[in-house]
Amino acid sequence: MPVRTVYTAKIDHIQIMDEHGVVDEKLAHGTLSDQEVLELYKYMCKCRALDETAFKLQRSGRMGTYPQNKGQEAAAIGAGYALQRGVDWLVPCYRENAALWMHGLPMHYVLLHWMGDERGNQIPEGVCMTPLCIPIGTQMLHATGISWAFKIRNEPKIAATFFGDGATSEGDFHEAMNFASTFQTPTIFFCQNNHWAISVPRESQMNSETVAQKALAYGMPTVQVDGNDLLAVYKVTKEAADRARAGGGPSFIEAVTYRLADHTTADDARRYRDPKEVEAWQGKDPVIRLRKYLTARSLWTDEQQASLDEEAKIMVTDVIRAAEGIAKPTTDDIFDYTYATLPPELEVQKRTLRTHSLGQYPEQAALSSVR
Ligand SMILES: Cc1ncc(C[n+]2csc(CCOP(=O)(O)OP(=O)(O)O)c2C)c(N)n1
Ligand SMILES: [Mg+2]
Repeated sequence: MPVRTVYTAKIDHIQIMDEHGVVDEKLAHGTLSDQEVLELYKYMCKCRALDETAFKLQRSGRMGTYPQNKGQEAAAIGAGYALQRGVDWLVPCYRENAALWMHGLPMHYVLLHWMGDERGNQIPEGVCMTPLCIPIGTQMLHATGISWAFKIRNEPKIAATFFGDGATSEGDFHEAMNFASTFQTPTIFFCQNNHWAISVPRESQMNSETVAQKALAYGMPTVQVDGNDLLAVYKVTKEAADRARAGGGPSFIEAVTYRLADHTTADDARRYRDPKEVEAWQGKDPVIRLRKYLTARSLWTDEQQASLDEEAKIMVTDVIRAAEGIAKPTTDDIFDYTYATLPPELEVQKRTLRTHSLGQYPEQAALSSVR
């Protein structure tokens, strides 16, 4: 019997705006208007301003660990803008701040989260997203579940989940992808391939040439996009969103980008990254690229930039004030949200603010009489 080829595949890479801000007009047609690009550029600049200040807050002891988004703003905002605010759900990890703010999360919530204040995770009513997710990969399953519910209820909504290249090495990723494609759920799997999972380079944790091709195994439409190109990211995400909303099932997007900062404030990437690599990617910075584009089209001036920088400074000050100015939580908070009815021993702890593990701490024996 002759050998038959039963499967062949290719992965497309989409770029519309190159690193000099020069656009392929044909591909750009019908993506974003000048006005929209301007608005999104402002979001990106403000996001970076807050990012840089958050780093300083950690350094001065005013915040716990913080993962900078620097370099990945176009990926987050381009994808976020292709989704419907208040309708579609975002299921993030922790490097998509710009998209979260665009979809209505008050900016200081992200700071609260990293300050260790649980109230940063209490997503306000009407804001359609799950809290930041630190366990790598678990949120992708949540996105599949959420979008499955949309499908069962016949609601024209999408769940888009964000994750890194490293997350695609997790079992959860494969389970989420398999379920989504088998049940044709309206899910967008948006991978920010920033080339590193903390200190592990992409090549050391997977043997596939692209991340995008992993989706082929699940029969899912998949594409690789220049993740630092706002127009291209918007275009591919909008296509995936339209397809999902029309009942066409899930899609995978690999946004090729780069983490310009350390993994988090607990990291020092100089210990494992070649400075030449970082320098090369600084030349592809999505914010600088977009500014070049806007300037070349006479849509942006140095004066406008100066006034935006000023506006961003004020915004950042307000956001920090909101995060730091929040009233301290009461000690009751520790007890109030886990159980519908507090078990008696926790009831005692709540009243006395002591553990009553009698015998373990003999000095607390007196508490036995509290009941
Ligand atoms: C289940 C799990 N394992 C390990 C970690 C520790 N950890 C935190 S971030 C990270 C790397 C994630 O890399 P990637 O998915 O590429 O995202 P990036 O940080 O690059 O945006 C790891 C292993 C974790 N948070 N959760
Ligand atoms: Mg990564």
